[in-house]
Amino acid sequence: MPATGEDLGRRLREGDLSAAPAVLNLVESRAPAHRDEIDALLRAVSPAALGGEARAHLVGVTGPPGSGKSSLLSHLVAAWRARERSAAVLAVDPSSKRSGGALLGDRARILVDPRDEQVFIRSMAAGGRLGGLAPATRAAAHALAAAFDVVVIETVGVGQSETEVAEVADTVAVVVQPAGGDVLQFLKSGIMEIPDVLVVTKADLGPVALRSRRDLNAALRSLGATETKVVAVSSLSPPAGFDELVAALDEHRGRLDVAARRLAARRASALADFVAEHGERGLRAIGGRRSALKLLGEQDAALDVPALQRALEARAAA
Ligand SMILES: Nc1nc2c(ncn2[C@@H]2O[C@H](COP(=O)(O)OP(=O)(O)OP(=O)(O)O)[C@@H](O)[C@H]2O)c(=O)[nH]1
Ligand SMILES: [Mg+2]
Repeated sequence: MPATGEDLGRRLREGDLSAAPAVLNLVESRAPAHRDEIDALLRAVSPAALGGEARAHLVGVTGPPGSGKSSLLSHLVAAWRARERSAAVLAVDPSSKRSGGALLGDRARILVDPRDEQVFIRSMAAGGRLGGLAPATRAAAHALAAAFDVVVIETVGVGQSETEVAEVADTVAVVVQPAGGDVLQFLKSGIMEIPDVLVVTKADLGPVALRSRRDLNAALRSLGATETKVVAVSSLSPPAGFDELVAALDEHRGRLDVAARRLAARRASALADFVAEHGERGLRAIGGRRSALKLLGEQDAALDVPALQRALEARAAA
């Protein structure tokens, strides 16, 4: 007898990290019968059930293919563990559109101590387009945030594709490799939203990495983005820059209005889940994105994502 959503939600509320694999199996299930269980899970970890926002720091790590995201996460997770924080990483696999099909190891080349029960890493199928998030990934992030200290969503993308992860995460870190000109150009031209933290990887390459960091800092200054920190890291042995990276992420979280950000995230998730299920046509039937967001904005702040989605469906049926 598989665990019910309510049961899994209770375990997460109690801080039972060993519930994570079953939570992922449930949210990735496409069996119609599981839909209610997923709703029950999300209800059981909603702010109303938790008595406040989920404890985790939700971090989005995004950047071009091969920029060093997974290598960096191996060390970042270790740095969090050294601070006694538990961590879950959801690595979104852009090559797989199958739900529940992304195998560990596809993209999760993140090296951690396999005996450490406070670390959970899973590769998940993408939402269809580059940088897209599947409803299962959003649900997993919302649920795991009730139990883990840090929940990371790793996505591949550059340009506008960070938007979806920005809708879920508290803090978005964009990862750039030295001389990664695209990110600099996207930033300067406004195609890319200004990230909360910028990470230049492969600092061991020396001058080219330093120059990238300088160029990014100059671009941020010219955009008036004085709060975004640029951190350089190296994932080669010995790793370098990870204390600074942890500090930069913490600092962003520290100046964040978490409740406001999470409320916006739940509303964005509900809209995205609605569109995933009912398509753009469904969205037109409720008067388009603006009126959907307006309706969501009128809902109670403590509502969970499925309840918000049902409010949209009720409008569609009206
Ligand atoms: N010199 C150097 N190479 C690195 C560093 N970090 C990663 N690499 C190399 O860069 C390549 C890509 O690293 P990954 O960590 O897999 O990059 P990724 O961004 O996760 O890649 P995708 O998941 O495929 O988008 C690998 O060959 C790594 O060995 C670093 O700090 N220094
Ligand atoms: Mg990777």
